[in-house]
Amino acid sequence: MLLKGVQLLRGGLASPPKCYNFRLVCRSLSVQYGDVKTLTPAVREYVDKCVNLCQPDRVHICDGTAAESKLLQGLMLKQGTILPLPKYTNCWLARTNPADVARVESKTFISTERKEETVPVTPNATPGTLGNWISDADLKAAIAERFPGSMKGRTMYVIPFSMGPVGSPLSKIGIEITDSPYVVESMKIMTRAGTPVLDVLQQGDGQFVKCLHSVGTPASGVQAQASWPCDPERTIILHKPAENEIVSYGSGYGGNSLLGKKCFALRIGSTIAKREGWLAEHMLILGITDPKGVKKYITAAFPSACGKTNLAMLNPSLANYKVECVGDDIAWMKFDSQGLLRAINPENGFFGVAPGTSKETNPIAMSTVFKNTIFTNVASTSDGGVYWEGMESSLAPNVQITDWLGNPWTKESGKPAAHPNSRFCTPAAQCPIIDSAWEDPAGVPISAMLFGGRRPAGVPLIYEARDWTHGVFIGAAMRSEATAAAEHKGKVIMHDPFAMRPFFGYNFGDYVAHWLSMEKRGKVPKIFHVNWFRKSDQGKFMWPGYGENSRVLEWVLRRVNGESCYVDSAIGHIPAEGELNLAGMKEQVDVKQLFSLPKDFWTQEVEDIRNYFESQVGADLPASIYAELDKLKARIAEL
Ligand code: TSX
Ligand code: MN
Repeated sequence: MLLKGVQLLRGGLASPPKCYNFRLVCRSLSVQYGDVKTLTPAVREYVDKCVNLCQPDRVHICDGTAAESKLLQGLMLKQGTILPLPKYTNCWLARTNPADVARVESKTFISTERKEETVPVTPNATPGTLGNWISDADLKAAIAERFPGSMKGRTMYVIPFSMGPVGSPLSKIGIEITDSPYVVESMKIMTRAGTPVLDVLQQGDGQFVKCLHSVGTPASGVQAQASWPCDPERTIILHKPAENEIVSYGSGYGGNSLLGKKCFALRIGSTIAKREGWLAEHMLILGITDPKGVKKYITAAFPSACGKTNLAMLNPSLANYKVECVGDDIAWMKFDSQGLLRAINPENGFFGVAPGTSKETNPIAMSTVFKNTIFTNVASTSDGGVYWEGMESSLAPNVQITDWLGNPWTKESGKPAAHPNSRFCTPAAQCPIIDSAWEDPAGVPISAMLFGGRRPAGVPLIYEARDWTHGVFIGAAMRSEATAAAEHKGKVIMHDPFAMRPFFGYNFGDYVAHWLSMEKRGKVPKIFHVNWFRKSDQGKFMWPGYGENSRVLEWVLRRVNGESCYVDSAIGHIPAEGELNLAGMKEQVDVKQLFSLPKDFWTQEVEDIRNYFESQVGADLPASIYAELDKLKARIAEL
């Protein structure tokens, strides 16, 4: 082992700090792994502060090597945090505490000086759904109630990581401090983590996003599950955009603990992007090559349960089309000196929902995830493999299944084998159709952006925005069918503007104004809205989806090339008769129904959107967006 025994701090044991005040006397502490001399003074100062606050027994500075992974895997095996999956190569199963299985939106806060910097001012005290604000005093109190001594008895890991290719002008650096080896190993998959990042920090402007994470200890002092320490009752996720700082306590679950992803790349990222004039979005990025060999890049923003990862890895049914994947979740986009919008995927891996992923729905994902992958809360099989809902066809005969809680499972139980939010955490580089330019430091040029949703009624397969402002309106008005909260029953159509509702780093009204302003910064791409999920009166999906979606992408490409293959409709441009390529489709598609615009549906939709805008965003929503809504209403009235 690489025991260096370097003194990290000045020495001299002091009494434990009582509050969130970093100017306390430092404790003496040895670095168990890594070399403090590789840290910049600013990073070292941040580590010092966190050591004083959290009081870990030792510090480990992550180098990102395979040897380090071996070490931490051994540790996690001993602690029962992970189980081996001998059916595959270097794959592991983590089972969380059943109270720590998802992001906790209600405990996620953004702190700005004034509340209206974070959330729109809603009229008549309407409860807001576009983020939670916390005052600086309450943020400090929340930290003081949770962090002092929170890492006692544990190792503090220091993870230098880059969001985006190491050294790219579009990339940003973070330092995550955590007491969870699971977080370290997951961050090494999801981001570029390790010593090379410290070299860039040494050579560059030295700027980094501060990310502090602790799984914590319940107030009782007793962990419900030693293999998965957490403190669900006091879980909190805090963001301070003005300081580029994230603080997360109590949860080891990905969205709450892998701070590079939602917290940094989206919430803090969107605030940096606004300051610097670019976009940080919840979008996949795909490359598509047509039969002539012409390649374009498209981004797409969809709410959850719309198959975003499936589209990012599409197997086109149209002959001689090829889709390649740049990313499945996040896009950072900036105009280059030519005025072209260029995108990078800031991530290095896929943290995908496992249930529903199968050879039928996403064969590319299935050939990505069975090596070097951390599975969380999936079921396991007696032959050393994994299992989840949807994987029935790849189940070997005569295997026994253990559910995500560790109990024997059969289909007859009526319970899910895998948790519905169970995940694979897998390196993007292993994706067989990863795009050759996915790590290009300049990013890939974006020709079109798709918005979409799961809309069982009224919304056609595809329509195109008439111009940029109309497109921004379409993004702001996005809705999607979701499983309702436990107290309700069935499904509801939820608003999820830009698929960013849980991820805005600042006031949504200001976010829309920023989007509108992009038009004057460069050549903006065309915007489209897609819906793979429209149902017939008989309740059947009207569009086969999956590979057949390449027909929709073909029409997008023809529009990008300026072909006049459209007609105007009340809601935007739709394919002219015969211009959506349906040649050779297995099943008949009722195109007339698929593109119909029922007047009563759209009249209600316009009213629902108006009610949403007025109650949730009010006067903070730019007037041009209300004007788009008025124009839509007038067109619907003519139907
Ligand atoms: O991911 C999906 N996509 C995008 C694929 C690139 N899904 C799965 C969504 C859950 C995450 C879809 N489901 C899609 C789709 O385009 N379309 C549908 C709806 C659908 C489901 C089944 C059939 C047809 C449509 N057909 C049969 O089952 C035979
Ligand atoms: Mn996502």
